Amino acid sequence: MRCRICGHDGVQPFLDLGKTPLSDGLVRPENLGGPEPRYPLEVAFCPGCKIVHILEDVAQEILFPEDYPYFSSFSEHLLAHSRRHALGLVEGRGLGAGSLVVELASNDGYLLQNFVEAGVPVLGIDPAPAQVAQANANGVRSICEFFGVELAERLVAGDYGDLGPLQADAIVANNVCAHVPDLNGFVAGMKLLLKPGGVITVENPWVRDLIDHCEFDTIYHEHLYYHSCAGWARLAERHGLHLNHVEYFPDLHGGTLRWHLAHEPARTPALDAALADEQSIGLDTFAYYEGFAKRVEQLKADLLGLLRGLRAEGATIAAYGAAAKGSTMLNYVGIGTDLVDFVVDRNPHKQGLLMPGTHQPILDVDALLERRPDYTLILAWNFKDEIMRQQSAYDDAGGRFIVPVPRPEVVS
Ligand code: DWN
Repeated sequence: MRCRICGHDGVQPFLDLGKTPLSDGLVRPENLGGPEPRYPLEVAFCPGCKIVHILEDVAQEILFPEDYPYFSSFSEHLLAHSRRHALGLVEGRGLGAGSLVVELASNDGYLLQNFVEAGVPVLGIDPAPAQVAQANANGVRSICEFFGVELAERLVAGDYGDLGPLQADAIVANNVCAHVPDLNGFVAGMKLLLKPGGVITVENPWVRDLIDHCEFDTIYHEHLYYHSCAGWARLAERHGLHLNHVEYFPDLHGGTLRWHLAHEPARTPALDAALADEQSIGLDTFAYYEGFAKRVEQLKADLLGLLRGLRAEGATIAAYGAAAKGSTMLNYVGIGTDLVDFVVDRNPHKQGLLMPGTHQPILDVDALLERRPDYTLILAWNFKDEIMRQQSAYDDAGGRFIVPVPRPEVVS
């Protein structure tokens, strides 16, 4: 068990979620009963580079197939966060018509569209064909590729289609640096692609919040890595970049950090404080992760007990959000159609399909008011405020919500 990043041969496993189906491997009804592979899902801490990662390697082509269902534009909260990020870069970096912003894992253009509106040239890079087609249809120039050092070399050399030689004034990499097996190649590619004086912003959930708030369901095969400031400081240094600044967004994806990297050193007090905080709580030591498995098992028991108790009282239960994290939650806890009848989701690419492994049908969100389940388990708990606001009519009609993390509870 060597570390994928630094090769350390003493990575320390601390949580085993068993064999689970792929979290975005939604099942077509006509394929029900067919092969649905499950893969080991075990998480370890590397004492060398301080990065937490899973031990199983699932091929990128399997994780991100042609019909990959995740589209970023189904959360108003995420869209607003992304707009603030983009406009902050335009103003803070003085970006204009002569600049270039490149987003890695640009999905459907949800973030780059803000730069286009501001008159700043962009290039989106994403391996999911439908999302790239959507982005280009929306006027966000995007190419369908996995990013890495080879692609970066081609882009800088002007050896990619009609793009011509290019380097970026800003590179945005949101929710992608958890997903790339060759993270070293990815970071080396960003360094190559970044213009002198430019900035790279990397956004990922913070592993501290995953542990503190028992967000075990955010662990799935797409997420190879679970990041910290300590990890990024070492990663940047390894590739001749400087980690200069960090911002914290507690209400995004269960707690997200945005790291700022550049060719030039410009370290801020915020980063010094964050690194000191992580060190003071021991986030860069195995001890921080050691007792996590027991807390996850307790949450599983508490949630199963709650759902079984409600069903025993004759209550009906549905779920909201055919999220990747929802698949880990349903499969690890063992929440089948005996407990949760169906799942609703706004994303039409997911409606009509079945949840991985547990096979609840995924319906349009209108089904909540039409079928009036007594309770709705919010699998997309990271957007619980937005979802409960949106579903106020269901709440007014007596429907109640269950939020599974940091501890299972009925809310209204
Ligand atoms: O890293 C990743 C994160 C950022 O997004 C990707 N690997 C895949 C994805 O993970 P996820 O599927 O757990 O992400 P979400 O965005 O938390 O999933 C929310 C789900 O809920 C989506 O399917 C959309 C849906 N939704 C909805 O139906 N109505 C979301 C909102 C906000 C809503 O109002």
